[in-house]
Amino acid sequence: MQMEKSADKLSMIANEIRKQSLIMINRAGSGHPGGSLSCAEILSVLFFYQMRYDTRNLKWDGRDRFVMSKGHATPGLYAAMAEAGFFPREELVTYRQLNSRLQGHASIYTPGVEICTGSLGQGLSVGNGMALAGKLDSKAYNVYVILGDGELQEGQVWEAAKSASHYKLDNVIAIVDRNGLQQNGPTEKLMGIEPLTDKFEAFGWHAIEIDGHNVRELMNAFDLAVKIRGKPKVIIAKTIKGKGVSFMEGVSSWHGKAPNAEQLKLALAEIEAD
Ligand SMILES: Cc1ncc(C[n+]2csc(CCOP(=O)(O)OP(=O)(O)O)c2C)c(N)n1
Ligand SMILES: [Mg+2]
Repeated sequence: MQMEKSADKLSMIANEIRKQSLIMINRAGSGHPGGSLSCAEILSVLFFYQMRYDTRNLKWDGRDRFVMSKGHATPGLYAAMAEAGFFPREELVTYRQLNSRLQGHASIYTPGVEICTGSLGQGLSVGNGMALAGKLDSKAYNVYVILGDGELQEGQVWEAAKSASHYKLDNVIAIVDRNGLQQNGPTEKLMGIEPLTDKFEAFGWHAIEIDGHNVRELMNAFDLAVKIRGKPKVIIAKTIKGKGVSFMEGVSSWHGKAPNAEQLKLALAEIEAD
């Protein structure tokens, strides 16, 4: 829909996503702060600069498709979608409650969410299917898939990477939230995934490496990615897990943990001061 284009505005929205994510997780008493904060700029640029959609017509067949393959980072996703008008902001308070449309992992109960995710490793395969369908139906939409770097440990991701290039799915744009951490520590310590750019290139992809907190770099990367034809594209966005909150940044234990009232207050003050 490309509602917001200024880089400053996109950065402000990213911080709003951070604040709302932490408020949601604190209220629910559980959730995933680290991986929501690391992808705040990615979500902001996708929902407010890059993707085409119509919140009054969610099933518009020309809409870009979005898959949150790292399906645990829903606080960030819901904050972005509420800001974009997919559902009322007031609904964010229901996060992780029984019968809420905003479950802990992304699900199709949420207006605008295309596919249930949470079991890591599956989103790119689904995105490939959407992209193939788009080709068969001669539709011009793109498919955007956010992957976690720990998620890349799943072999299925690499099967999907292989098939995306085999079928020349140049309407697939994957974004790796390369925050360096998976559930229990650094990716490179637990099971190294580098050299990541070389790996994607060897699988037939065009890879673009950027600073995932720099909205201008993200905007340029998406502008470039949509122009490259004939192969799938991946943006490897280098990020910091827990970005924006000093005591969460790069700290593995903030993967799945709720801030208490005092921690929330400190965190919100830091984000506001940014
Ligand atoms: C198939 C599967 N195995 C294990 C999990 C449990 N799990 C949830 S998040 C996570 C770590 C994911 O790390 P990463 O993809 O790097 O996410 P981020 O750092 O962005 O939070 C794991 C292992 C899962 N959701 N799915
Ligand atoms: Mg990670």
